[in-house]
Amino acid sequence: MKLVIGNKAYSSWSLRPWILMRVLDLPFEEDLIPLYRDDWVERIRAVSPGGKVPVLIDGDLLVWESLAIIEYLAERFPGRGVWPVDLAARVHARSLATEMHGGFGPLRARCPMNVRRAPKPVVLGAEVEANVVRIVAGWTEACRRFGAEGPFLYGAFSAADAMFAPVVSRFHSYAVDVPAEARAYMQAVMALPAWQEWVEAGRAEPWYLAESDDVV
Ligand SMILES: N[C@@H](CCC(=O)N[C@@H](CS)C(=O)NCC(=O)O)C(=O)O
Repeated sequence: MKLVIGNKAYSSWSLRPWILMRVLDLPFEEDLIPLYRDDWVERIRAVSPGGKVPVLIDGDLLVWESLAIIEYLAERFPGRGVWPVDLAARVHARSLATEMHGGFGPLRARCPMNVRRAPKPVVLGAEVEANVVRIVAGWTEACRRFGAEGPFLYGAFSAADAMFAPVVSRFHSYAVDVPAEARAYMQAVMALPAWQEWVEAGRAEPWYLAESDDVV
């Protein structure tokens, strides 16, 4: 399988399937196309019908959209824990992951993912603060109801954690104040070797995007 991704410094949607595949040890090679460079449109259009990353190529199958990639992985690798095994936990995880995929626009706009940013707060505003409250409530409910057997939302790392990995990055980089339970969850995600691999690679990238690097 080949996963086509954008810059590790900024591409939050790319991080989702990438970290899931790394943590679950699903074999893949990556093809990184730097966002918005001169050859971006040409390179991305050659592999992605929607003109966005991530895209997964598996033989003659092409899968685009992060959540569709995750669902494909769940089908392709049954028993590897992409989603929780327990039905109630799985329904909850899919709902939370889909809420993430389709929502939290104010947070995404105000706090673009930037793994190079040293933690520094910004004024969030009411809409972003409402996003933070809702995300923390979702995490807390998942951990309390389904997460007894591990440090992640449903115990073991799953697709739901992958979908929220960029949120963990944003909360960290923008020094968002969250309760201790949510902070402990963030620490568990940030302690993953896969997380560190992604962040170190992102930090070493030579490309800069003003809209992500100059947020004040
Ligand atoms: N809904 C898509 C979002 C993908 C997306 O917006 N990716 C960004 C990079 S993080 C992108 O390719 N942007 C390029 C563009 O919009 O031209 C998904 O879940 O995969």
